[in-house]
Amino acid sequence: MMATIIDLRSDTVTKPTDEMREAMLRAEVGDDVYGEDPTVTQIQEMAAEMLGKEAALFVTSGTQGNQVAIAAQAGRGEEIIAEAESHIFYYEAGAVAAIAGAQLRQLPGTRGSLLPESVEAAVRPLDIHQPPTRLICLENTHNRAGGAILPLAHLQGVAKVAERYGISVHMDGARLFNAAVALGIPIREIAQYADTVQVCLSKGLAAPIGSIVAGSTKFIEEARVWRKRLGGGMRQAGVIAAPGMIALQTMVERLAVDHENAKRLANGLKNLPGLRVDVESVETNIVLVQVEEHFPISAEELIRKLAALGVRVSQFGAQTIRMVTHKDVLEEDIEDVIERVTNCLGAISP
Ligand code: TLP
Repeated sequence: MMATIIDLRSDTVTKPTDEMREAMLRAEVGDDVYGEDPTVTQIQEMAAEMLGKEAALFVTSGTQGNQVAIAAQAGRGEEIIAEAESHIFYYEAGAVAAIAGAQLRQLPGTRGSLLPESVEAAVRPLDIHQPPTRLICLENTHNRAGGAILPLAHLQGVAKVAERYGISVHMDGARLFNAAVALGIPIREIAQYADTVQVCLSKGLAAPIGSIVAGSTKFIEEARVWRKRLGGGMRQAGVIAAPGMIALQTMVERLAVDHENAKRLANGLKNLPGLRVDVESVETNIVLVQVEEHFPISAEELIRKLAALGVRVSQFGAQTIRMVTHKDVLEEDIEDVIERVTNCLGAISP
């Protein structure tokens, strides 16, 4: 019998709950380009309140959310400071160059976090030769740093630097709810350190689609124009905002289960021959697994072998595998994954 497939490639693979599907069916709708969709209006108000911002905008994806926020705050020939491994730099298909036309200045972080002093050192002086620094982008939790939570002290320090130089801070909070749940604090306590924030509804929160961008009323007006330019002005969008609302109301606290499962997974893999896992660094729902240099097969081949055993994971570098826990992976699935990986390695190791 074919083993069940356990999909750890990303938390984006989560399926909507029955309650979400029901909400889609019943959603009250209107034309949101006219600002007349009551469900969209409701999710925007709810999200703004949760994030402690004046206003919010419902957008199609995390990428669209980041890009409208960036384009609303930085333009052609201007500079944006971003962590070197950030999603905005790595995985958004060059959108900052293509859309805003700004240039990205990459700063190496510590577990994805930028130190206030390195941000300050990168702010450009007033000089005709240099691009003006307009925006600082932070990513929380940090994807390529393995779901690392940015320390609040760093966020506070960067916010102070930004204020001193009159620069905005944008937070790519695709997984900001994971950070809030792991820290045990309301999300607004983290979001307070950014002028603008993007949170995804379709990752661990399991909505089928959508992100929220939040900030000042003035910023949201500008972001709405950019969303329209990018083809994101949606009509009866209440049908997709409704499951997003269920996500915000019912799916946040359960992220703690994903975090426990990630720890369980890391602990189960850490002593296997050929793999290295730093259990301490697993703070949320992402586990990075290093395949040792001397291992007889490459990470890519190992991923293929695991897929044949029904364990789907993603490649995150030449020797790195990423595994992401989420609501559609249960505790017993984690035990199952550990067993399948153990068997797989047993068949390979000399
Ligand atoms: N990340 C995806 C892939 O694009 C890598 C994933 O599987 O993790 N910011 C961060 C930090 C993200 O991790 C992602 C998605 C996004 C933005 C973009 O969100 P979407 O996919 O909704 O455009």
